[in-house]
Amino acid sequence: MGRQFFVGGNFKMNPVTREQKNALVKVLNDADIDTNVEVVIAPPALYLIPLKETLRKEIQVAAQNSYFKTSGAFTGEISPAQLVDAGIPYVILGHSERRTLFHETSELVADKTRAAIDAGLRVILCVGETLAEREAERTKAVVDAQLAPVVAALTPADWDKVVVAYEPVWAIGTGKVASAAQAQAAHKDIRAFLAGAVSPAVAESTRIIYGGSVTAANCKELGGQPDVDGFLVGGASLKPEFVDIINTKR
Ligand code: G2H
Repeated sequence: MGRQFFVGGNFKMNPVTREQKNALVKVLNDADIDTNVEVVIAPPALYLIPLKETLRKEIQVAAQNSYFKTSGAFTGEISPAQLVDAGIPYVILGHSERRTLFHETSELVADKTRAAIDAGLRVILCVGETLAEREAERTKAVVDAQLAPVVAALTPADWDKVVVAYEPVWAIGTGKVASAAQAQAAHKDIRAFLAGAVSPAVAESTRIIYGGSVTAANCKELGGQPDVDGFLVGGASLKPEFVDIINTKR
């Protein structure tokens, strides 16, 4: 079976008011969207349950982070079990903002991925290189090294719970989108890594989505690449053009 196109909206720490949040929900609920696409919205944690309760059923909800423990004295954290209990199906892990601003290592991301899957969540696993790493031609080495601890933590069967998001750090929120050729090359390399490190079947079936300044203007060319299975959208997911990105394949 082919890989279902996947479009995620990563709201990050937006919007600031419930009124703005309600307006975003209304845009999505009123929109004519391609029902062949899996659509997942990741709002700030306090909006998870309100979004789940007010968004149309075809659109799922994701947390932006979760911890690797089930409960306990971990101030500020949310556990995968709590998300599952609240009916939240997905979590984003390893986003570059968490790796950079909150010092998350690839080993911690792997522990969180293991715990999320054990609890019953699906994971949008983010990887990507910095500009300096790309200029030093280390993109593949960096991304492989980010994936390796996750490969070690998961069984091959776990990978049907994972969507890999390739997000070059230099393209995130900068307006500097990777070219379609750059995205395709990186996605092909990730698929080759998974083929060798996990299995050719897992490589073939795992969705690899692109994130980094995706807009309505560039989504068709990026989404037309054979190894680009969708997007993780930040800034543009807060605008009406997000509907056009969901409908990339129309
Ligand atoms: C990359 C992306 C969403 P943006 O972080 O995860 O954000 O589309 O704003 O670059």
